[in-house]
Amino acid sequence: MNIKNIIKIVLMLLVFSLTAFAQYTPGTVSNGGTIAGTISFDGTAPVLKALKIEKDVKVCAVHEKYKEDVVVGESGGLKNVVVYIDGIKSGKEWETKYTLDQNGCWFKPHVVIVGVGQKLSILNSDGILHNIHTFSKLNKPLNKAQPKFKKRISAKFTKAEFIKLRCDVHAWMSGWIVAAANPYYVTTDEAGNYTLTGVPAGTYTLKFWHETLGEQSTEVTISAGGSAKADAKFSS
Ligand SMILES: [Cu+2]
Repeated sequence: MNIKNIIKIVLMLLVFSLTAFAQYTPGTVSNGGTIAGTISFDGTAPVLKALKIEKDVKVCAVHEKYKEDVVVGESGGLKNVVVYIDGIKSGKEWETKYTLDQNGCWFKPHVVIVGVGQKLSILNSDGILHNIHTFSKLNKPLNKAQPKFKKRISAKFTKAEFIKLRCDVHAWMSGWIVAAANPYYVTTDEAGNYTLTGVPAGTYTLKFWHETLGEQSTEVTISAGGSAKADAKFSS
């Protein structure tokens, strides 16, 4: 065997082991812990910008719509922050269902999480034409019309990525699909609160991602059956 072939085999083995290493293995977690916290907005909450609805008004203009890029609750909590454990290799099972709805010409939720390799159900509850247009770089981009008679389509993502989402029919429709590397991804609610459950004991890198305010990270240690708290603050 010449040196070239040896290098080739070594490289192949390296690529194979890296791929295997990158994948998440779901299973049963006994005595899992809980990580919870509050993400807040530091400073004066920005005024929500009202959106102009000039198309399909009978369906789309039923409720007032405001831009969702920075949503701050009454107590200063920041909504739609994705909190996730980075790099965890094994733990609990994936969720059984991931759903994105187009409802009132709005993506619900604004930030939807779906596990890598899992099925995202995309609903059209409106009875009018929508279109799913993703601006992904790592995954294959989607640009799919969803006519009124197509109540449900589905999509899968092969790589972990934060993906911008739009509807070309309704310019104000904007959201995010988060293809999650593992099941430990959640979004914060109106009060900025989140809870991650079923976490195996260990020390992890916890990340906080917001669509316009950036990303932060912290280290968190969790004991078997224990609970840990991790808060963060974002400012513009
Ligand atoms: Cu639409």
